[in-house]
This record gives sequence, structure tokens and C-alpha cells, in this order.
Amino acid sequence: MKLVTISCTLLSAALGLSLSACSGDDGVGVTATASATDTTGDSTGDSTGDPTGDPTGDPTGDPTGDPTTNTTGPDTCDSCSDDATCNPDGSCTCKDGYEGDGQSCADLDECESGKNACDPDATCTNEPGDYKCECNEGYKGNGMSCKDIDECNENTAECAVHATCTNNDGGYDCECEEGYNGDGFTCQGSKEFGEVCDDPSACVSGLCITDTQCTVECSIEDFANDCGKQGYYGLCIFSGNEEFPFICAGEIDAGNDENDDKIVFSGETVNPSFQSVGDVDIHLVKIPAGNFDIIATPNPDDDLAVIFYGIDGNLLAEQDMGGAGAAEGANVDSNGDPLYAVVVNVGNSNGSYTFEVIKN
Ligand SMILES: [Ca+2]
Ligand SMILES: [Ca+2]
Ligand SMILES: [Ca+2]
Ligand SMILES: [Ca+2]
Repeated sequence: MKLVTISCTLLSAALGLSLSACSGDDGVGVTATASATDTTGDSTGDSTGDPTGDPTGDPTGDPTGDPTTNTTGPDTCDSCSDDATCNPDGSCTCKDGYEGDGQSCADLDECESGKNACDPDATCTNEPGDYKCECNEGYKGNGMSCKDIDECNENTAECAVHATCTNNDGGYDCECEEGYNGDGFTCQGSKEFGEVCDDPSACVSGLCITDTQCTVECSIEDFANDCGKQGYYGLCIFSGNEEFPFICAGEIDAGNDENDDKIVFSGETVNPSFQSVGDVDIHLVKIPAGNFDIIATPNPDDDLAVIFYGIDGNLLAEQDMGGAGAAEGANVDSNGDPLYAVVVNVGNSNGSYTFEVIKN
């Protein structure tokens, strides 16, 4: 008792603590510890806790020296590590998750040492005094117990539409159906332009118009009849699809007379030609909003017809009023969208014609 009290006083002096704070705290703590082990002497002891702090030490003295009390002296809780608990006998034991002699405790790396309850299909993460288990990708559970996710059944698999999904431990496999090529995540069909399709993936191009016909991408910026230039039928129409804004649609075979398929602006006149009976030219008319006359005039021997389509492929007007030498055309109220004029040689001779866009 005495020894402890003195060290408390010395500590107080060294740390500048007030005596009452020191003796109040330590008095209670020390007395309780001492009385628990104080079996040989000091029958009066300080069993009440001596709330005054007993600054002079044990007033009754301890003539026997109480050897059991003294042995606990150096092993007070003060010497325990922050990561240890102090036992009733004054010894220190490292807390769960720590290892050491109690005076010094270090985090136990449960992951490295293998002393963890993580599932074999989980990842162990060491933490101070603890550790964490998290199921690996492809598994679900609390980390202590992890089960394979059946991605095929849970519909989380990212297999292509035309692929079969097979579950496996920690993942899944996708395999393209017969008739489709790819890695299972992308499966491309073998259907060419014009063939019937029920899904874009059925087509070589990956493009299927309104789930009925395989098509191809085109550009109306470079060439009025970009579809014909690529060797396909149809008009290059606006698809509404962000990735493929323009696609070939329709059954118009304009051949590939690139020099005759014009892009015509407001106020322009161009002079294409018919190279054969039945020749078809496709002109892209780019006009601002307003009212226009769009007119094709053949040479006196030829007979032509004009068909107008919107940029969405819809038929706007069809004109074949007169025979040889007769001009054909339409008066158009434009909202500013481009439109197509398909000029067909419906006569029986070849020759040039004029095509003009007149703003009213
Ligand atoms: Ca740890
Ligand atoms: Ca799985
Ligand atoms: Ca032509
Ligand atoms: Ca005509």
C-alpha cells in the first residue's frame, strides 16, 4: 500500500496533477486491488476505499510487508498496452485480435496467419484488432459463408440474345447459338442486307429495320445515294437510332451512277443524265424551311417521273403527269428537313434532264 501511494504522489508531482485528483482515483483503485490480495495482514486494510485518499499511505502500516501486494505492484494496469485488458491479478492480456505479452500488443493479421473464418471464396481484409470477409465476385453471402451466384437463373448474365448461358462456380459461360458467330456476349448472325430478321443480331451488319429486314448503315452527308454507292438498294433514311443514325431502306435500285446522284441546294439547277431506259437517279434536296418548287425537265424526247420521299423514308408525292418533254415536280412546304427526289426514266430514250430547286 505504501509503495503504491508514494508512487502516486511522485507521479502527481511529475505530471503536475492535484493531489486530491490523484489520491481520489488511485486511492480507490489501489485499495480495491490490495484488499483483494491482502490475505495475510492489514485486517483493517483500506477495504472501504478510503475516500480521503490516504496521502500518508496506509495509516495502520503493514509490518508484514504483504509480499502478495508487492508482487502486483509493478504489474498495475498502467503497464498494460492500450490494446490489452487488465486482469484482477494485475496482469495484462492482449484483447481479441491482438497478440503479445500484454504490455505490448500488436494487431493479429488474421488473413496472413490463416486464423480467420472467411469462406474459401471470400477475400479477407486485415483491420486493427479485427478483420473483414467479403465474398468474391460471383459469390453471395456474409463472407463467412459464400455461395455461387447462378447468374443465368437470376438474369444477371450478360450473354447475347442469341447465346446460351451456363452457370459455373464463380461465374458463367455464354455461347453463341448455332448460326451465330461471336464470343457469347456479342453474337452476330449471318443474314445479309434485305434478308428477314427478328433481331439486329441476326444480321451481319447488326442492323434490322423495325424487326423485319436486315439493313446497313449509310451517310447522307457525303453522297445522295450512299446506299447505291455501297451496292445496296434503298434510300439512306434517318433511323432514329443514336448509334446508327442513317440506314438504307426500301427497294430502289439506283445503280451506282455516282455522278448523277446529286445533292441539290435551294436555288440550284443540276444536269444529270439517263444512261438507260428505266435508269433511276436519287437526289438529296437540302433546303431550309420555306416553300419550294422542285422540278425535273427532260429533253424533248424523254419521259420522266419524279417521286419524293421524306428523310424518314415516307412517300411525300409522286408526279408523272405528262409524256415526252413534260416537266414533272411538286410544290413543297418544307420544315427544313432534307428530302429525296427519285427521278425515273419512264420513256424509251436516254439523255440529260434539268433538275432545279426554286425558292418561292
Ligand atoms: Ca487484424
Ligand atoms: Ca455462377
Ligand atoms: Ca443516271
Ligand atoms: Ca413523265
